[in-house]
Amino acid sequence: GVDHAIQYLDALVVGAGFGGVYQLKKLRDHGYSVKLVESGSDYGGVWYWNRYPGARVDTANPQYQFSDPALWEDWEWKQRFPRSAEIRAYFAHVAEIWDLRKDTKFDTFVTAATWDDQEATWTVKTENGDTYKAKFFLLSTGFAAKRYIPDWKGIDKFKGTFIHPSYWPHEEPDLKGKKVAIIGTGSTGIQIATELGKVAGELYIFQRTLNMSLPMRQVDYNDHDHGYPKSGYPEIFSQRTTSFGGFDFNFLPRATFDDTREKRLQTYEELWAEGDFKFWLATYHDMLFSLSANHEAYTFWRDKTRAKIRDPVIADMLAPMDQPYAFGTKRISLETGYFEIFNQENVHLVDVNATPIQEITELGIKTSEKEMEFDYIICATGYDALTGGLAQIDIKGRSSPSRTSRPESLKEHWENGTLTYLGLAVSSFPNMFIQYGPQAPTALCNGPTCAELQGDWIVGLLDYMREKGLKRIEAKSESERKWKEDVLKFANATLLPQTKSWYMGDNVPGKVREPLIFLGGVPEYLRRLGECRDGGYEGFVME
Ligand code: NA7
Repeated sequence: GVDHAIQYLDALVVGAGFGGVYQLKKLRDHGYSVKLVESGSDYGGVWYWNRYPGARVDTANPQYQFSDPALWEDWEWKQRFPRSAEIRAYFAHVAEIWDLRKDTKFDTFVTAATWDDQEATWTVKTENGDTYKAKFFLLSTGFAAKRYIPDWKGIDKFKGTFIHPSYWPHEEPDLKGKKVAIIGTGSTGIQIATELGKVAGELYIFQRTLNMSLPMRQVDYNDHDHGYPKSGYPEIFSQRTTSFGGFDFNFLPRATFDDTREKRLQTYEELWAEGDFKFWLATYHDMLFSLSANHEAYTFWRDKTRAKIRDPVIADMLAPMDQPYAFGTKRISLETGYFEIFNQENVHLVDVNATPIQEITELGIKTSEKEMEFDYIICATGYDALTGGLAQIDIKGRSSPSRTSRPESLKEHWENGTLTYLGLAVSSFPNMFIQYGPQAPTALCNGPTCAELQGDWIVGLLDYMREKGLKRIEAKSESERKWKEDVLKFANATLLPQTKSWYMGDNVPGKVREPLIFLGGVPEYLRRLGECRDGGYEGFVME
């Protein structure tokens, strides 16, 4: 066999999306020995995996990139909302300018990590037999590292092609004239549907919950116009820290009913016309907090959306007169003609609440009503979001007082609900930090933004430990309990807990229902991080 020598490092970073790439660059600049390992074969994280037709980001540029001028000075985006392939090209640019490849190992899935309290190091093992020993174990696995596919009977019997969109074949399948099913109408499902509506012979979309998607105003840039002058970039990036969602915009300083009806409709029209997230996160500040305010936003969305759909029965399924759930409490998607595809003869909508999927058969999908034949089943059912990608690694921390006989695994630690301190650290898992994980502003705040905000804080902490000659840091379990209370408090002030969503852990059967993201907003989150740091990393034990 191949001899896999143990590699000794200051830090091992897992995951080559925005978070991991930033950590590698920053830690190396600060003089640490660091390696980045990634299960995919190149950079990009979710953008490495998601290559399905229509895959693109919902954050408008120039926000969706790193703030380092060395990167943006000679990079020109081709679209306001870049497609997956363009984001991968951007990652290749980043890797070149930041010289990342020499310290990155691809095709390397981390299976296990064990903390050694004597040595104060992590021993990390990978599927291909590598072993690393690192003082710090940094998880940048993102919120969508573990796919979720419902355990329908018969998936293995299907004679056609069954695809989770994040495993889209690199060689584009020819779907022209084919009978295609898409299960799921999250961001992924509606992006694919919009593209496949143009080519598939028959397209059946299986909807469990309708998507309150907003229109995307895509812009193709040309050689002269890149949408925004680069001289304004630093200002855009600086606004990340003062915006609720880490963008260059914020909620309005007014509540919904502070305005007259006329003024309100005009405001909604203006936000709508922006064609980005503004109707969600730059609207009246009470929209996500008050049912009556939320209902106003829904009504506007509903009327705009119904106007696009010819068949009133389909309109009732996609944008019903009675509000089905609070607007914006599931992840808002941006669409480019999704609702209009239902006006085509070849596109059909199946309500899986009325006729649930019972099993997958040799021929296709069997619902409670009938068996339907398909060439392709696209299973856009999402991810075991936020916690799944972390808990699937067999991470063993130190023995906690309640489990003296053996070290506790992260999965066990989270058995009855997620516990972190600041969404970054976990008690009884010393020298381990999580980026873009649960109980942080993850997914509210986008990848590059969170990568920098959390990444800078983590690197600052490592620098502090080096200066003080400290070897070990661990979050107190009391800090975790308090953080959980805060996460709950902020979530309960919003309408989000009233809706079933992956923000609340609802999408995976058996998962604990709890708010999985920090909903206090980015400025409040940064205030907490700053307070902790300025108090000499309060809430941690350091040795
Ligand atoms: P999402 O947003 O989790 O969407 C998954 C979709 O699949 C959603 O419409 C689900 O309905 C549906 N689903 C899940 N399980 C089933 C079953 N058993 N039967 C029928 N339908 C089902 O994942 P995406 O990949 O679209 O997006 C993930 C994130 O990536 C996105 O939010 C952005 O941040 C980018 P439900 O709504 O749960 O009723």
